[in-house]
This record gives sequence, C-alpha cells and structure tokens, in this order.
Amino acid sequence: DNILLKSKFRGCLLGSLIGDCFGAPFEGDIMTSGGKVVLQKYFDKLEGAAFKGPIKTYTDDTAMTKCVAKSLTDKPAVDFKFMARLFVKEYFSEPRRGYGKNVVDVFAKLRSNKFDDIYKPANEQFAGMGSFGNGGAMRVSPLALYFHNNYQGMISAVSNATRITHTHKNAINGAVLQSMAVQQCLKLDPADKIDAQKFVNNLIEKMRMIEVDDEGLNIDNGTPYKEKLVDIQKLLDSGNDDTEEIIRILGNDIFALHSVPTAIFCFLRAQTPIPRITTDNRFRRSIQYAISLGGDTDTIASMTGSMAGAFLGDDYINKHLLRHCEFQKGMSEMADNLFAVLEDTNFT
Ligand code: R7I
Ligand code: MG
Ligand code: MG
Ligand code: MG
Repeated sequence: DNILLKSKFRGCLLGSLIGDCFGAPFEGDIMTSGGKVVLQKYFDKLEGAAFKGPIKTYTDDTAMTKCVAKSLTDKPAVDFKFMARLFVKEYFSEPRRGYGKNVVDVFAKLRSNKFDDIYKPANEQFAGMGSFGNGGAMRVSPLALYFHNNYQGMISAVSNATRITHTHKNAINGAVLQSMAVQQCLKLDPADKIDAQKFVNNLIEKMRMIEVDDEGLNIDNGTPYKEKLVDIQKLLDSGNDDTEEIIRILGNDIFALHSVPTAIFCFLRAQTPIPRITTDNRFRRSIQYAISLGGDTDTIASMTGSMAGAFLGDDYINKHLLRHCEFQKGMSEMADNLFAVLEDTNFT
C-alpha cells in the first residue's frame, strides 16, 4: 500500500545518506580485526540516545544523489540536460566533497561547452574508453524510486543519467544493476524473510538481457556482472565470512564492477547474524558490514544502505543513527517530494 511505499522511499534515500556519512571516515582503509572492533564501538556510540558528536558530513555520492532527485521532482518528464546542469552547479558550488579524480574534468568540459552535447565530455574520458568508476551507480536510487513501476523506463533513464559522466559499459551496467536491486527491494514485504538465492537469480535473469554481446565481439568475460552474481550466490551458500576472500572475489574499490556486486552481497548477507557484528538491527548490520570490508566504504555502504532502506522502510531505521547525518531532514523531504510527484500522476 501507499503508506508502506512512502516509508520505503524515505528508507532508501536515508539509507544511501547514512551509508555515505558513516562510511566516509573509513574510505580507503584496510580493515583489520582491530578496525572492526573500533567500528562496532563507533556504531554503538552513534546509536546511543545521549551521544553528542560532530555532524557526519556527506560526500559526492549524496551530493549527486540529491541532484538526481531534484531533477526528477523539478522536471518529471526526465530532462537529462537539466540533470547535467545540476551536477555541474553542485560541483562548482561545493567541489570539496571527495569527487573521483577524473570525473571533475567532465564537469569542467560540460560547463565550458555550455551543455551543447551532454554526452561528449564523458565519452572522452580515459582516452575514449569512458570511466568505469562507480560514480553512476552511487547516485541511482532516486531513479529506482521514480521508476519503481516501470522497469524498462528505469533501465533507459539509468543508462542516460549515468552516461552524463560515465560511458564505459561496466559503469552503465553497474548502475543498471544497482537500480534493479533497489527496485526488487521496494517490492519485497519487510515482514518476510528474503530468499537471497532467489533475489540474486532474479538479477541474473535481468542482467542476461543487459549484458548481451551487442557488438558481436565474442570476447571472453563478456558477462562480468553475471559472473559476480554467481560468485555472490556461492559466497552466501558457503557461509564464508572471510573478509580477505570476499574482497578477493567481489572487490571493494571504486570500479563499478568491484563495488556494486559487493553492496548487493553485503545487503543480503546482513539479513542474518554476522560474526563480530553485534546488533539485532538488519539495517545497521548491512551498513556496518559494508564498512567493515574497507576500501570504497562510503559508496559501498551507501549502495547497501539504499537497498536495506528500500526493503525495510524508514520506520525501521534507528533515529539516533540518523540524527548524526548532515542533511537528514532534507533527504527525507526529497523522498516525500518524489513520492508526491508519483501520487500526482497516480503512479503511472
Ligand atoms: O566514478 P567516479 O565518479 O568516482 C566515484 C568514487 C566514489 O568512491 C566516490 O565516493 C568518490 O570517492 O569517488 O569518478 P571517476 O573519476 O570517473 O573514477 C574514479 C576513479 O576510477 C578514477 O580516478 C580512476 O582512478 C578509476 N577509473 C579508471 N582507471 C583506469 N581506466 C575509472 N575508469 C577508469 C578507466 O577506464
Ligand atoms: Mg564519496
Ligand atoms: Mg573518494
Ligand atoms: Mg566512495
């Protein structure tokens, strides 16, 4: 019903915010067992009613997610040129949000070319290969919400929104996969136990249609996301909790291929208890687990958090945790605004 869906919209955007804000201080870390103890204490403290600490600031992941959400509420017909303008305006007003090293060149070119061709600057990245960073995937949650009832519309909008900065196939397909996972979370009843194998099977089925050899190159490794999804199933099945092994198989860096599947794994694995993560709350467990893998912690925790929030809804999120995040009220309002746009059109 609509009350649940509205709570899932908020949960999704707040989950992405909390993952970013809480994960950011650990970005680039290699997590030792000592580091995991520190992380457990960090979350225990943040969850406590009495704890007062400095506000946790968000990074580029949230800055760009806000732009995508604003673009959808201000121009519901989906205007990618407008979205590109918002990205550029946001970057030049607050450049120190931890953006990727190369994507900033795209913003500069978009601005100097006056948004003449919004896809040209991204296409020129990395000698014409396009970036395969996770910068497209990290900002897709508003699109998964907006197109929650329109699968093909979502795929097409996610591809076009990603291509503004990232044109490599792995960046686009990673963003598409992330949006599919969030969309599946929206459809699940939070009172039910997730069938993780089935959740991944559904993603494999969908990615089969996306990772087609449309250039007819017949190259090996033409279905990298499908292979990662199968790896997720094996890891879940084996109950392997060895961090180094998980990182070796799935990755934890800024490449879309080495972070989107990792986020999906973290979300699914955290539905049941994990050694050395002491909490009964599956939302917290998802984000804490994602951060405990180290590497690109803000982005992986943010993508994990958007799935956990889309599944469980915002009522499930500990409000003390939320209190520590910059822009938490604004993010909740953005979710409501997005929901209101869909209500106005009767969810068509
Ligand atoms: O993908 P992008 O927006 O970065 C997002 C990440 C997230 O973790 C954020 O939290 C933030 O910290 O950054 O930015 P890009 O600059 O497009 O890509 C990020 C990095 O990925 C680049 O600086 C490169 O190091 C690497 N990279 C590549 N390296 C070689 N060849 C991306 N694409 C390539 C490539 O094609
Ligand atoms: Mg970031
Ligand atoms: Mg960074
Ligand atoms: Mg990051």
